[in-house]
Amino acid sequence: MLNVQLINFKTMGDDRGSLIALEGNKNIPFEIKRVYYIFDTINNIRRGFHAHKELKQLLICVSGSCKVFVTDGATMKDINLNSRSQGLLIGSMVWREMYDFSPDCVLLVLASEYYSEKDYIRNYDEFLNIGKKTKKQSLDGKDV
Ligand code: T46
Repeated sequence: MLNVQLINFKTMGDDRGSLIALEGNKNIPFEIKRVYYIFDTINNIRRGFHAHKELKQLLICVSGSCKVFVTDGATMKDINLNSRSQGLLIGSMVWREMYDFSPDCVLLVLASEYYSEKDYIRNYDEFLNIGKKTKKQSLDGKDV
């Protein structure tokens, strides 16, 4: 089963506007150790091209839109991120590529770990080989 999930957030709105609150281990299913955002992306550029051995992340387009291609080597999905009230949870061992960024896109990412280049798998064949040997875990940490 592909280790990704779309999560809908509750929007608190009144006559002044809207607000969404994100809380680690509450509506975000991990402790948030790092936050970064991607913006000013060049037209037609594709980013990502990697998987993570352990890291869980949640991607939210807080402005504009983009698409995310995800695969575990068997199942493939293209997901449209175009809502500020929706986040894409990506678990470990999922290859991802982000593309079709709108000019105003700001992609906010919440991460379960501090930055570590050692956690990246940047070669697709290596990703497939490691995937074959790794016991798969679902997003809540259970073996599947
Ligand atoms: C992911 C997708 C959604 C840091 O120094 N600290 C950081 O926390 C991050 C995320 C990156 N960097 C450095 C590493 C590179 O020199 O920033 C540069 C760009 O990173 P990268 O080429 O990995 O960016 P993307 O857009 O391909 O991927 C990023 C995340 O790295 C990745 O974990 O899942 O966004």
